[in-house]
Amino acid sequence: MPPVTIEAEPQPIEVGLDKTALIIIDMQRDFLEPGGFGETLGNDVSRLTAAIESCRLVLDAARRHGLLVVHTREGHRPDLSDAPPAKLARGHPSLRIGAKGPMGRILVRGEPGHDIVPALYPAPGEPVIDKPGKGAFYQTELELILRNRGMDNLLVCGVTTEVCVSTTVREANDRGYRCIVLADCCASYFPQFHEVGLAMIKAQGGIFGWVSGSGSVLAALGRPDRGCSLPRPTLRSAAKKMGSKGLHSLQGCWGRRGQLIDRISNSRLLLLGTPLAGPIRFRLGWVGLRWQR
Ligand code: TIU
Repeated sequence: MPPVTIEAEPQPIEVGLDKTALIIIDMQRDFLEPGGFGETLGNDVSRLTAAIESCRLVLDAARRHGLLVVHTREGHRPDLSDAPPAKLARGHPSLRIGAKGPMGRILVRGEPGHDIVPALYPAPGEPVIDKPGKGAFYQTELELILRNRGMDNLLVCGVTTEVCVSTTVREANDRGYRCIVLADCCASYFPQFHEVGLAMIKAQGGIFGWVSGSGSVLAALGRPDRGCSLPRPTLRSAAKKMGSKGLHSLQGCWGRRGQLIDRISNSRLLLLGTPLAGPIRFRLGWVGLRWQR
């Protein structure tokens, strides 16, 4: 598989896709939904939801291209024996790790709030790393899994930018991995920390790694049926088989000019990575559709 070049700062980076994993950090209900750990710390959790959609696009593309996808979850054993007392003591006493909240016990493994948000739910076979700390390498099997699969590069998404994402990137960088942090796939409760967290990563010639975005990764990946093990149906073949899912079955297909169909909305096909300026009308057999950038 030929390497691809991803637009990034401080400079573009060339990666082999067979040596590149997508790692999605802690996109858990406890951080993203009301009533979880993030909110108990006094944060506005709605600031994190914008990252879900960008993560979903990159996750879909990574799956289509056969990349290793790793998910992480921060949380503790039900008896809290793996949680340092200093960590347990943070926050209001009724709202601390292990306390009962609307999504179950806060940041405890197996509880509803500890699980990953439905839009990014791990597929069968995708490793899920349960981590007791902020960094995904600390006291986990992550390094073993990445080494066994021959990974050199990590596309990093998740929350929060300056806490678990940054800690993991620093751990990975010291272990020799090249980290490409996708800015719009990460988020913080504090927008200024998000910006500064990313600035720290790419400063000094990329002291901890590279900063890029979902659009650059999707553009670099291109059509998964070119030199990739997982061919996707073309729009024409999918339209012929369009069943009860209707237009939505066209999601993720490719048009003849290399347009990736991202979403369907009001009979409009929303495209990614297209060279076309939209909207233009397009006729596909008996289905009259409108392309839109
Ligand atoms: N509080 C905060 O910003 N983050 C965390 O506690 N964990 C993660 O970042 N996952």
